[in-house]
Amino acid sequence: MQNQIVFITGASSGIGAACAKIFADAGAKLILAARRWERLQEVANSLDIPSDKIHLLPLDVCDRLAVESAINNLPSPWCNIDILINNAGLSRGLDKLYQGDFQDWEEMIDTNIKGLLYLTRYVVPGMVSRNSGHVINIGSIAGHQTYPGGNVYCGTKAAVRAISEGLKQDLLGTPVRVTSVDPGMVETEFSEVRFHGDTERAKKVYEGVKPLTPDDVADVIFFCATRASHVNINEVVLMPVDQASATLVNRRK
Ligand code: NDP
Ligand code: 8X3
Repeated sequence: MQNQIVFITGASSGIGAACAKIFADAGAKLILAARRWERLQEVANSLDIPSDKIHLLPLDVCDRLAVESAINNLPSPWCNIDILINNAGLSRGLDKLYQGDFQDWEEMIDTNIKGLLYLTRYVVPGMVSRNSGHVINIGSIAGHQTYPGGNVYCGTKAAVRAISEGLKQDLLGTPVRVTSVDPGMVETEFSEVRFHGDTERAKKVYEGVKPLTPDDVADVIFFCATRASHVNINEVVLMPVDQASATLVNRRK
């Protein structure tokens, strides 16, 4: 992992920030992208990493032209991305589909599907021409099982699953690897974002449960990234011991 260039989207929080830590500790060079600049800087300051091994990018993955420009204008020492972690993503709302909020839908589809596609489209050609690379997409248990109110979010994560499969097929004959890491319940800012900042409602999601931590997920992502170069881990589903499916959770009183 020494000096491998790892590009992490959504690195200002949760799973993305935990990935920054585990890859930094292993000697990787990091490109960290997200919209909230101060939060990105806080993550960067928390890492034990020399300043020439980290590059911060304020980036909204939904903005295709901004993604294109960010990738095309990377300083030359940062151009040859070895690992792309498509982690930026969010859920918005838990409404019934027929009562859903259009803006919530647009935001989830634009971020979770289109943002992931833009990054992939601009980064992977370099991997193919250099004969080396790994794309790690963060999917979800929600891409395997739909739950009430999950409708559009689950749809975006099912799309991530299909896109990962499709990319793997399209890269056959190249050494570029594709992995989808699909967690169940992880305690991050995810539920706060889903409930538009309602922290009390967000806290209830994890009540009486021992959820996964962002570090648990980063650990699995790191494992996938560090197998022998002929080994492709296609998909990993992980969840807490307290969870058996998207809807079946053991809560202690
Ligand atoms: P967090 O809310 O803690 O982190 C989400 C990250 O995505 C933030 O860094 C946020 O940064 C970034 N992000 C959101 N929108 C954009 C955008 N338009 N452009 C760039 N960055 C963006 O949640 P998690 O860490 O839990 O989420 C990470 C991924 O894991 C998501 O794809 C999520 O769907 C998935 N996941 C989460 C699970 C969970 O239970 N927590 C379970 C399964 C999957 P900023 O706001 O600064 O842009
Ligand atoms: C996040 C996990 O079950 O809330 O993707 O959709 S879940």
